[in-house]
Amino acid sequence: MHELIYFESPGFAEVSRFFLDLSGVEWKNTVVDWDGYVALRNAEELPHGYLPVIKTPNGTLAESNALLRYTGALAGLEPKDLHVRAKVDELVEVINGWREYFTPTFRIDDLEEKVAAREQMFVEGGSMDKALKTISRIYSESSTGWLANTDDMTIADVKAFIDTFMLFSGQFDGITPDMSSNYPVLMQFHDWMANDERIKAYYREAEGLRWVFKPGAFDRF
Ligand SMILES: N[C@@H](CCC(=O)N[C@@H](CS)C(=O)NCC(=O)O)C(=O)O
Repeated sequence: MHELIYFESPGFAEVSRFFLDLSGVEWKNTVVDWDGYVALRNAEELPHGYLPVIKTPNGTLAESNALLRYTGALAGLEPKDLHVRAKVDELVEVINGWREYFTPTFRIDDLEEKVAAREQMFVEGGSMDKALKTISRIYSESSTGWLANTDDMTIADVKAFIDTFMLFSGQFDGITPDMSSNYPVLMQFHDWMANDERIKAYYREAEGLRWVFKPGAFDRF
């Protein structure tokens, strides 16, 4: 039995939730609130003090990108060829890059200041604009549709899809769904991923913030 523990939001855990579901292993999605997180931390159940974690039959694993690789392998979507796998890992790091710019904005208390800082990142040439254009370029250079030019979906595709479109869900002050229309190639990637049968099945009944992962989600913007 595997148990993924995280907050309700997609955040750092959604890719692993998707892969656990796809893998067919027995797993439990445990959702905690802030008090639940603090209780786990105080009980020293979090190896590095953060969520998400996955409790496995062999012990607890932490760090979202380690969980991504572990659950991606459980789902059979980690390439066997080491060079291809390294290329996928390279893309995972590139895709993860935006967190470096965006995460510090969570610590800005003043709402106006926070919104202004984020808006600056999305103007042409801003750090988030460049990060999103990098993913767009990688997609446009693929001849198979999958970011690492593989024959099937990999963890890089799922991470790029979930992490990127989560940004436009409306949950982050200063970032509105219509801002996605500045990235037409990214929207093509959205169509490609959201219409994949595995993704489509996973999000068919989804509600709330997860509207961004459904086919045609951004058509009205
Ligand atoms: N490097 C960690 C970061 C995870 C992280 O920042 N988790 C947040 C929730 S999204 C957390 O546990 N925050 C608690 C806190 O800041 O005290 C990972 O990738 O898993």
